[in-house]
Amino acid sequence: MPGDGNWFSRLKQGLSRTKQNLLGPLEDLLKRGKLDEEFYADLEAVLIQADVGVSTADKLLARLQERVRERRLSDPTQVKDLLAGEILAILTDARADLDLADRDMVYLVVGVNGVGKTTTIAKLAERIRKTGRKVLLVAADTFRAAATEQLQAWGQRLGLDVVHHQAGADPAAVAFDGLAAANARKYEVILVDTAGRLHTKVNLLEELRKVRRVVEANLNGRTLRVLLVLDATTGQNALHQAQVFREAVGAETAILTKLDGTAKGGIVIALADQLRLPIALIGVGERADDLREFVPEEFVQALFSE
Ligand SMILES: Nc1nc2c(ncn2[C@@H]2O[C@H](COP(=O)(O)OP(=O)(O)OP(=O)(O)O)[C@@H](O)[C@H]2O)c(=O)[nH]1
Ligand SMILES: [Mg+2]
Repeated sequence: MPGDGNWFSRLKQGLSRTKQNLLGPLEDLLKRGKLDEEFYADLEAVLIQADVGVSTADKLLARLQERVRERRLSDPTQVKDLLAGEILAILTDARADLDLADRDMVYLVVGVNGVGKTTTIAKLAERIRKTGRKVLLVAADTFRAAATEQLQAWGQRLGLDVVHHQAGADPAAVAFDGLAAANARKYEVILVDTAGRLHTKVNLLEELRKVRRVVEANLNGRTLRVLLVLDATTGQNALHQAQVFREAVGAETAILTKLDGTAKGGIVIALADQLRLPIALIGVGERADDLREFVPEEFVQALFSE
């Protein structure tokens, strides 16, 4: 459950590199003792260094300076809480409502190569099954040679059925069979894996659009949700990916993986602010329970606490 002590310490641990990169330099700045122009310029550099992005960093600074003026603050140590508060305000607006216990759902999982789609599906499937839902996996990544086997192996490990075809088959046909199986056998949640593709390859995006069309045409009353998996270690590039996938296949909910592998976790703030792309889940490690609901309060607390 989000909020439990064990998860909080894993979250903190997962964010440790970002903390070092953001909080370390911030503390040094605060020790200088003066809220002058140089302070704000250096603070901007610290934020950009953590991949908060220039426009979001500027927005944060403007709000911060406004608060400092309003409250007539002169002590830099008070700035830390103000900054945490402003970051929280941005993140709170970007929290996605994803209830894993929802019935009659089809999750189409998309994203570029290697971001963590297939392992995220496995983690999600396990969590969804624990809510009591009957889950079906659909191996619509027919592009990478071992992709189907990878999902089948997960299916076996988790005791879940997997609809699949041969490598090289039409992914839309696999999706069609997946939906048909779900309609015939009363699966409650369907997770569709797709091939990683460069967001710059138009034909691959077109193929993904076709998968979406086929899924949509066979929903049979279910709700489709396109989940975009983004790798936090790709930094600002994640913003571009999000734009492309949103436009191409209507991805409207993000899952951000590998926050444990980056010192640039500020990308969460950039995504939230610049794209208004709701973030449903974050991943801070390879274990199943390292993927959790994104809870802004928790995230900010983990980032700013000692
Ligand atoms: N450290 C860390 N590793 C992760 C996380 N999420 C996924 N991974 C790892 O990322 C690697 C790639 O994961 P996959 O699930 O195969 O990625 P994919 O997007 O399906 O890749 P393609 O199918 O090739 O496009 C695996 O080794 C995962 O264990 C995370 O939150 N933290
Ligand atoms: Mg995969």
